[in-house]
Amino acid sequence: MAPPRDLRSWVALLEREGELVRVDAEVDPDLEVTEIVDRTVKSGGPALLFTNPKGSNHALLINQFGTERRMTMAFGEASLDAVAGKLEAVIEMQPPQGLVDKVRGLKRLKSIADSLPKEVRNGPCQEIVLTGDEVDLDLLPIQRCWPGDPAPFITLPAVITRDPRTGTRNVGMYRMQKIDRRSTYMHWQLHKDGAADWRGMGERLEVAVALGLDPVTAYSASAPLPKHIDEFMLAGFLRGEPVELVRAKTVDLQVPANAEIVLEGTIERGELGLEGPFGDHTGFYTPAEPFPVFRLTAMTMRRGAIYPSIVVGKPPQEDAWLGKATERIFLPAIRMTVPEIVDYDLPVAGAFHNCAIVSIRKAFPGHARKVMHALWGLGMLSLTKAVVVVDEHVNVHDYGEVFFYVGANVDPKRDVVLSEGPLDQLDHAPTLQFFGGKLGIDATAKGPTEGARPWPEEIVMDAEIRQLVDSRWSEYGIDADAARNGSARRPLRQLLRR
Ligand SMILES: Cc1cc2nc3c(=O)[nH]c(=O)nc-3n(C[C@H](O)[C@H](O)[C@H](O)COP(=O)(O)O)c2cc1C
Ligand SMILES: [Mn+2]
Repeated sequence: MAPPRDLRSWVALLEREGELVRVDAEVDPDLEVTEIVDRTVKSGGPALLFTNPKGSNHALLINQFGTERRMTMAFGEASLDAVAGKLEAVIEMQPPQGLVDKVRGLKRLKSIADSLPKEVRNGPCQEIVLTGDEVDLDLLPIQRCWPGDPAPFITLPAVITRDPRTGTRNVGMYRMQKIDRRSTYMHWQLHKDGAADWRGMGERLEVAVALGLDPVTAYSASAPLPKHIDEFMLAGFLRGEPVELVRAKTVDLQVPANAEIVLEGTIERGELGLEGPFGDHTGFYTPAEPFPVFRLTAMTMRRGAIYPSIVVGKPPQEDAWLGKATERIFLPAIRMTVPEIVDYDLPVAGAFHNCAIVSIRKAFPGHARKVMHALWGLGMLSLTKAVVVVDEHVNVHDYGEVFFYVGANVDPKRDVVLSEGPLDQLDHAPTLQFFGGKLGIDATAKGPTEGARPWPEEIVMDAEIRQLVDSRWSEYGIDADAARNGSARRPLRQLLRR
């Protein structure tokens, strides 16, 4: 199935699949929505369309990404690994051999050519155009998410800028605290591409913000692509169809034609204000810090525009599956530079930057350390605080199994690496903001070349005996659940484990 073309066909799909509930009761975007969504997300519940948010004529969509099923539906694939497979096929392309290979190669090349965004003359996102004094953020059901938040925050935007030096586009998801009817802060964290465009600006930086996109394009705004790669291109590739763009009304930028709502405006050099505090995805309030002020020059909409939102907070929250999508989709790209990596897992409870578990095909002494340092030098993974390395046969998604090897295979004196480097802006633990300690744990099997005694053999039952017991299981008269190997451990697994 092809991914949905816009937010409305996505909502219709979710509804057909029993994945969306309309809430017609009047509900307050001030805190009440959060409490409802928090409970719904944590119980694996449906997407919610609040049709009657207090104080607004626009419906509010939330929890569209809150389960693995919806996340895969968004991509029109059976699994997130299948989405990654599409990218891997392109990344790993070899010179074609025979004719069949050549045809397949051409198809892949075409999928790249078709990814480029395409300008169209007009789009539904400009059915209604408000400029100057008509611009009014009060029209939207913007949520105040947590009791300590000083104001409502736009939480699911695709923020579009152009690098003032190179002209390349960047699209990113950065929360926007409402200041008044016509201005917000822009939460561009230090390490992000959006912040780099801002640092490179002249007197004025033009910005456009798209709200209410098809789910793949919305996801792409959160994807950690290298600076010079346009997130709309990734979206086009994953959709199998280019993102259609129209010219914005008051700034020299292009915006997705299918957006429900577009905010246009500018940032003046040096104009900063205290943004936050904000109940963040770390599970804590991040304190107020200076961020640039975004002044709106226009607000354009589809008729009956739906406003999209998301709540972050103590994990797991809806953003867990946006993160898992990135974890899966970026594995082929990571393997391009570090091919010995078999798999990795960023535990949801680790808020993504706190911990990475990685399995490797170990080939030489110190190999685990090589991989730790590679991750600490790789894109946004460089902010990872702790890296755990295991051997290739270990299932990195089974935290019980990982813990077993961390316990069994590690001599803390020999196998723990303490290093330092850049850390996430939101991490409150390090003494200094942005910079601090890194922990590496080498839980692979060691050999004498790494200073270990001869390594003992792991216990495994003979295959013949396992087969014998499989075939005779019914004779024993024991609970059927124990028959399926390993699944007896299932109940211990947490909601978000795979
Ligand atoms: C729901 C959600 C909210 C986010 N909020 C912010 C934010 O406020 N500031 C920020 O710098 N990154 C935020 N991020 C992470 C960025 O979207 C992500 O790092 C993305 O890769 C940034 O794009 P860029 O690399 O082009 O700058 C958020 C991600 C999600 C999923
Ligand atoms: Mn980017």
